[in-house]
Amino acid sequence: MLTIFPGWFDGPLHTSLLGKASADGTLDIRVHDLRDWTTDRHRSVDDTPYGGGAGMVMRADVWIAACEAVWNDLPSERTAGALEPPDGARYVAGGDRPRTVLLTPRGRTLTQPLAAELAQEPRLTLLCGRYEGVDERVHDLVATDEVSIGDYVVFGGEVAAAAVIETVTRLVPGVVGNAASPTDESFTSGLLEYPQYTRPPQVRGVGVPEVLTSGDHGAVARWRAEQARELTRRRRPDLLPDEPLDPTSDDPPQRP
Ligand code: 6GU
Repeated sequence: MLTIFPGWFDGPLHTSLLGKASADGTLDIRVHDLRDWTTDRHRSVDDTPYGGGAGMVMRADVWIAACEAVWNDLPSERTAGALEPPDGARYVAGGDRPRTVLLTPRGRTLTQPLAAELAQEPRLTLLCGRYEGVDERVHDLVATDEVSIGDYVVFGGEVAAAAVIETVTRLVPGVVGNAASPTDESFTSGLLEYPQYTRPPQVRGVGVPEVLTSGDHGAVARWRAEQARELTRRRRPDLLPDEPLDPTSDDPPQRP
């Protein structure tokens, strides 16, 4: 991963299941500071846009030098400011390179199927964009994929990279303790999760559906399936591709 805010990831990568996966070697995440590949006194990663206009644009030369070093496991001391690929580089910008995801609002929206596809890769390089944009040559020569986390804008790619890391990591075998739990959940089954309850039996006067304490496992399974279906139908009908649209309804079709 490459970012201008490496400290941003200190907490998330060392917490909970991500922290455990890193500690036991299931996961090997390396956070690199993009500024390590700058050469000027101010360690600039951005400049004013050609053609004018507001805001700054992240420089392609810095991104390229950084990515070639990271792809080839070379240190920044040897590669900072290099205008040509490092000697003997196996991976080069514009040529053969490992799967490299640029986080950008204009990317393909992160979904469970995309995460499953990325989880098949032996290695991913995540690039956190910032400011108003990134020089188009980074899109062309460096990124193999562009990913967004939804139709809204956050300051930078860091929060999006964290979302990609969590979504992909929990699909890596051995990361989620209970092997049954990920398949059970929302978006893998294609439905939203059914309601869950635990002790105590009464909370501020609100009890627990009787079926869950009945001991009838078949009835519990049927209730959960029905709840998941109903919740999905009401809140996310777009997730039910096979259900015919209601021809008697005056409402506009819900499917996007
Ligand atoms: Cl990847 N970056 C930014 N800045 N905003 C976003 C995003 C990415 N995905 C959704 N919104």
